[in-house]
Amino acid sequence: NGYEGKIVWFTGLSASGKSTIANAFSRRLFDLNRQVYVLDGDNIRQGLNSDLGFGDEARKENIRRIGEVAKLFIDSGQYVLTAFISPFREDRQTVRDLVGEGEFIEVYVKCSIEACEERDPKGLYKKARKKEIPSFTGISSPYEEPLNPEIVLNSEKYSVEECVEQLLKELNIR
Ligand code: GGZ
Repeated sequence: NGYEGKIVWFTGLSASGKSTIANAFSRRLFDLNRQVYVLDGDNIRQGLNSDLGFGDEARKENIRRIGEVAKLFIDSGQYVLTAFISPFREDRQTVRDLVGEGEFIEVYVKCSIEACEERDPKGLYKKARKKEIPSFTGISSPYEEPLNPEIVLNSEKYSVEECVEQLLKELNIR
């Protein structure tokens, strides 16, 4: 089905599970014969956005460019899954306005800062606490929780597979 282009926009703290869930979800969509692509730090921050850091303005520009790229995928009839912290409400709203209300599905990957810090898979929270990383989201830079996300995934309570099942169900994908 080439007419199902939608953006599934994952937002949440570092180590909340955004990329892991997005990648597992993309495998399921692929198996269901959907065209799907995942945008995350690995393919965007290392390439197109390698000139951007983590100050407020850089994050804003990061999200703006990702929104524009995502829109191209939607135009081509694909699902595009994006996994970025995207800490500012205003910037997420800008992407929603850009791609259109019906095509933008905001998914809040909800996980407490305590649990994220406990996981700390890359040791970044530890470094942020020691002030070796400045303006780290949740520690020394804000995260604005979505007020009206289409979907909330509680990644502290549910497994990756359970979160994927919830997405398929809530998005009516079969
Ligand atoms: C937050 C940072 C920072 C700072 C490096 N603050 O858990 P990760 O490592 O793999 O994912 C985080 C990623 C965040 O990039 P995003 O493009 O998603 O951020 S934003 O939407 O706010 O632009 C983290 C790593 O980069 N990282 N420094 N200071 N995360």
